[in-house]
Amino acid sequence: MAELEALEFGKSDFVLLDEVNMEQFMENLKLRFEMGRIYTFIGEVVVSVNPYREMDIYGKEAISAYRGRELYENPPHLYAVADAAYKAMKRRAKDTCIVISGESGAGKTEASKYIMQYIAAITNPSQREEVESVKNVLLKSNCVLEAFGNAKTNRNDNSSRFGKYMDINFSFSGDPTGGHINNYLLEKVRTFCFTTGNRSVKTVRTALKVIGFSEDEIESIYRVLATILLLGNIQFGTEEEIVQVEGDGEVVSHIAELTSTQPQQVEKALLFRTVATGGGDVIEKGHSEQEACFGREAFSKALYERLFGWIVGRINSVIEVKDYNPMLHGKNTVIGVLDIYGFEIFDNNSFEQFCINYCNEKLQQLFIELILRQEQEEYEREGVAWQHIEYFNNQIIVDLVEQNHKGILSMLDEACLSGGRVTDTVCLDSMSSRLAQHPHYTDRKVGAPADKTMEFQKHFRIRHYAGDVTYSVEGFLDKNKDLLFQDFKRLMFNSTNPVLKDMWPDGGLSITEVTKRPQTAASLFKNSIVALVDKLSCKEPYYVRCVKPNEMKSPVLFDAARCQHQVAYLGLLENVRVRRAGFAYRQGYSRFLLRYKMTCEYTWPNHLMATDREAVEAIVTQHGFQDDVAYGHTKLFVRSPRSLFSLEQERAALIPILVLFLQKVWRGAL
Ligand code: AOV
Ligand code: MG
Repeated sequence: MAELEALEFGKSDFVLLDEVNMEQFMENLKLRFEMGRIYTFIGEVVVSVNPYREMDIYGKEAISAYRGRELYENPPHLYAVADAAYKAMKRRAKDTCIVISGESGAGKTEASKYIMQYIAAITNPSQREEVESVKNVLLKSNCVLEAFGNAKTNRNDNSSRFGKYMDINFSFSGDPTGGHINNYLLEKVRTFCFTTGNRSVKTVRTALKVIGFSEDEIESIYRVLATILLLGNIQFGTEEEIVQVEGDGEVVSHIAELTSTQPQQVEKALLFRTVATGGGDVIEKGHSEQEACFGREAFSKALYERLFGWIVGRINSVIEVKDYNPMLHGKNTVIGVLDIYGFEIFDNNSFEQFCINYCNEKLQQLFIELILRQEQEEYEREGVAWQHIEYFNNQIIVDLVEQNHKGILSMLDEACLSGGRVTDTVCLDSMSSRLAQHPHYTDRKVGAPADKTMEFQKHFRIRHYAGDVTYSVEGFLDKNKDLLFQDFKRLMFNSTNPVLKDMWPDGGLSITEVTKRPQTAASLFKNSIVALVDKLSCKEPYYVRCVKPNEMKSPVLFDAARCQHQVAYLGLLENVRVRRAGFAYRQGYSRFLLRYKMTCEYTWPNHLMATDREAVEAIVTQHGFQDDVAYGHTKLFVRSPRSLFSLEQERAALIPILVLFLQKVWRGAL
């Protein structure tokens, strides 16, 4: 039993603290970290502290210890949550999801990989070939996406620059039948870290092959990567007022060769843009040197983004569930795993951090909705005695960012769509005057250094649920517009390489067809996050809350102040309080009876009491855990999982006897 783990390792569930306060919570967290116990429960939630060293707690043996067991039978582990999510999905045909949250470097991506490995290990016991190949692709996709989507930041050497939500589909028998990956906001500014770290090009190549990429496709991927690198070598110069590509045209020819296009067309796309005049004519307009540089940058970022999107799409087409007939195969259920970039505070925070932190606000809101609020509301609805628990509801910050017309995203969009005159600073001015009264928004001038340096004039600050972040507004509008001249799109669309052409379907549009009001990066991101939250909220959630022990990537340092800050903003203390005041298990009276009536002489085979509730009371009393329950209007609430565990054991022991008994009755032997 988890609770019986030796006391010197601390409490394996924060619910067991003598008193729920920050001091005791931190003491326990620190003790466990120092004892190498990196996981601790809060009920079904797993709190994980990044060990920054290899732990001997994963792999085959550990997996078999957790497989099919109840959550509280083993020490806390990611495997326990993965198993709980899997069991709920299989036993109750529920869609479930595992949401992994925490700040950058806290261990989310590693956790998601262990969870995937666990699910892969416990499924398909009969080793059916088609299931094995689905599992293989799901696991290998991680390696590929990391190779293309991760980068070194000052907070994490292997930081995910994109968010990933992966649905794994299961057949009625509980084996993976396929999946789907959604990716969110790939940060395009960094260059990819393709050849760095522990992943060699060879490993990625092998992974691509296993997934099912053809040689031509793999070749095309490398061509795009090489093009991005070469674009960095393109320089512009002006001679007699005409902007030109510098050098002897070798780089341009090389790019044309890599992208299967014509050198003249490449050069033209770099130097000119096609514009529609008011009168409906189409003209070619030469770039200024600055515009040409901007165009080149936007092009290489877009190449990278399209490539990544195309790879994800290609993986999806391989793992997509095909030929699934619910009439034949039963209900198809899903486990979703969300690993998304954590809350970020850098020295210089820009548009990307703003989007990432907004996403984290949304996920915190979902956590509040699902764990804190719903729980409280259910007790109230069921008339079960309940002490209200205060927690910070971050809806106000979510609104500050996303509210239509009044939120920051809307204001950015307004500025982007109002023509070229609005600069970042003008936009900031307008935002600051409109949000002057907002308790979570600080105008850049408040608290400015005495000399009010120009630099400082370009910032605004948001009081996030996780802490204050000062954003530099510079480049916000450009990043939001995400402008790429149509000429580049057309260039790629006209490539004779079908893979490249496939990445640029919108390149076939003529300039007059291109939408007048293109969607901005922020609104696209917002829509995708809203859709993600919708997806998650209809599933039964399981949570992994990751904590980063220090900023030095040290396996021995527990920076108490940093940890406490994370515990506070993750709302872990509130989580413990709700859990302690609450009940681990609940079930409608009739369903409870159906499952356990054979364990009580008054209810088997049928009870004669006035209501199901009374019959349930008889079962509970017979088993002696009447002090561990509360009776709601329609449901029974059980405080500790152990009570239920004893019922489950008895039921399991009785079933074979009942089956034997029924067989005898059937054969007339009794
Ligand atoms: P993140 O996903 O939360 O950050 P990672 O999962 O990439 O963080 O973890 C960062 C590093 O911590 C890894 O590269 C490992 O070196 C180490 N680490 C994390 N978990 C473990 C573990 N269970 N065992 C051993 N080492 C671990 V970001 O992607 O930056 O938000 O955007
Ligand atoms: Mg990550």
